[in-house]
Amino acid sequence: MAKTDAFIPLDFSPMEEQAMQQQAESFYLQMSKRRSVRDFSDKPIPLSVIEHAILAAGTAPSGANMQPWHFVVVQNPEIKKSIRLAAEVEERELYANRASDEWLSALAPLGTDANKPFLETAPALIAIFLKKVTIDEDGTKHKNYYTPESVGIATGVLITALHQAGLATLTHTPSPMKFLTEILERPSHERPFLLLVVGYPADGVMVPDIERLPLDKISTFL
Ligand code: IYR
Repeated sequence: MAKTDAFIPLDFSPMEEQAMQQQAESFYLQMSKRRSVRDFSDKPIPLSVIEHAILAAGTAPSGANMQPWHFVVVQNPEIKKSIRLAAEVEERELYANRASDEWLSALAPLGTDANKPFLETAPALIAIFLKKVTIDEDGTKHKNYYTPESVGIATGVLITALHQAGLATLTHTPSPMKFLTEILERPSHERPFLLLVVGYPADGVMVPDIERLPLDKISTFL
């Protein structure tokens, strides 16, 4: 972890107000087209897009700049298959026993069930891990701070970067996700945070007809 007492000038260019407004509006319009997709094409995706999206995610703010995240990109079909099988075990249990009736009826409009073929069809899965501690190369252990906030923000940046680069994603959280630690051979101080499915949407894919809340429902200006 780079530790420095030095300060450098901020690389910041002020924008004209009109340009700011245009940027804000066009970014919103672009983001409003982001939808969670559950039916993916198997068309390969350029690895450099994923690499740059992860670099963008790595710019997220984090507690004490500890950057408490690790991203595992899975393209190998056998590993994807193992993840699918393990995830479906948990999902079958969720849909049959763990989820309350209230939860199941909240999920009904999404049309989901325990089958997760997209975990094999999509060209890439990005497993995101949260590090409560960081262990340096020499074995020194550092505590990390605000880890769920930090990794959540980084995940948001990752989803945004992939979306603006023309890829579809699905935030998938089979629970529990311990199987990811085992299949991906991650150290025990890393906790699986989220599984992001990445690829092109399948041709003609349909998504649930749901809406976003308007500004006055999600914000208060004082
Ligand atoms: N993990 C399950 C269930 C599920 C839960 C929520 I909350 C969602 O927004 C969507 C699905 C599944 O993936 O089917």
